[in-house]
Amino acid sequence: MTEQLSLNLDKGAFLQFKELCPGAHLLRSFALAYLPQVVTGIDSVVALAPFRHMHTPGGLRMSVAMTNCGKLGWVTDDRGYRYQECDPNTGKPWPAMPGAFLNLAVNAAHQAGCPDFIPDACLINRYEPGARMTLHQDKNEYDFKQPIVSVSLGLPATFLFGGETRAQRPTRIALEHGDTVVWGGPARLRFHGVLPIKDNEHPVLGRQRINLTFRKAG
Ligand code: MD3
Ligand code: FE
Repeated sequence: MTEQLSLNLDKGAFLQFKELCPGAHLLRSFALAYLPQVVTGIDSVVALAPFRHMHTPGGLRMSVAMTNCGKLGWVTDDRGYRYQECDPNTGKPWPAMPGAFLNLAVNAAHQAGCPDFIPDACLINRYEPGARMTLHQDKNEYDFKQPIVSVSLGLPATFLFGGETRAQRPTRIALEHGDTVVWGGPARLRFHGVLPIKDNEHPVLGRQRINLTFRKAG
């Protein structure tokens, strides 16, 4: 049986709303209203497609462990970075996107002025203490006019928000449990990364940070 999906568009404007720069909208704590279903959703995806440390095309093991749900999943290996419909570990389609994930992503995008966003991919990143993500751009998606919605859960992170070139010095943004950002418009192709996560214990998720990034990849 596949899950019945129905979207409830949140009524009214979200109050803790901040435009970080043109196209980047921070919705502090926005995801908290979608818990605990989102945490249950992560568990159900991970049961079918466990977290794994992928390798960059250059052969480096990523410190962040990843999995995916939805029609398309992001992968990296010696053949490059790409989206694909099947989990390379099993050859089977990625798990379906849980209904609470879709609700959260669509409603966040709606609040940020992107009413047409329907993600077909959700990359789930797991950071254990010490894990980090070096500065990069997200360029494997088909249409850069579509935003990316990111949701931070668990341990806090220092997010690095760079410019349109790698040389521009990034600004630092503290992201905490529940914080949701919609990256669209001119922010969509800016360099970004995450500093190494500090060791601590989060009351809901324990010693880890989980980040969901919702994309319209295809
Ligand atoms: C700005 N993830 O999965 S989320 C990634 O916290 C990724 O796991 C980080 O970068 C994480 O690709 C950062 C924030 C984010 C995601 C995508 C963006 C910021 C972005 C795309 C364009 C600009
Ligand atoms: Fe990214």
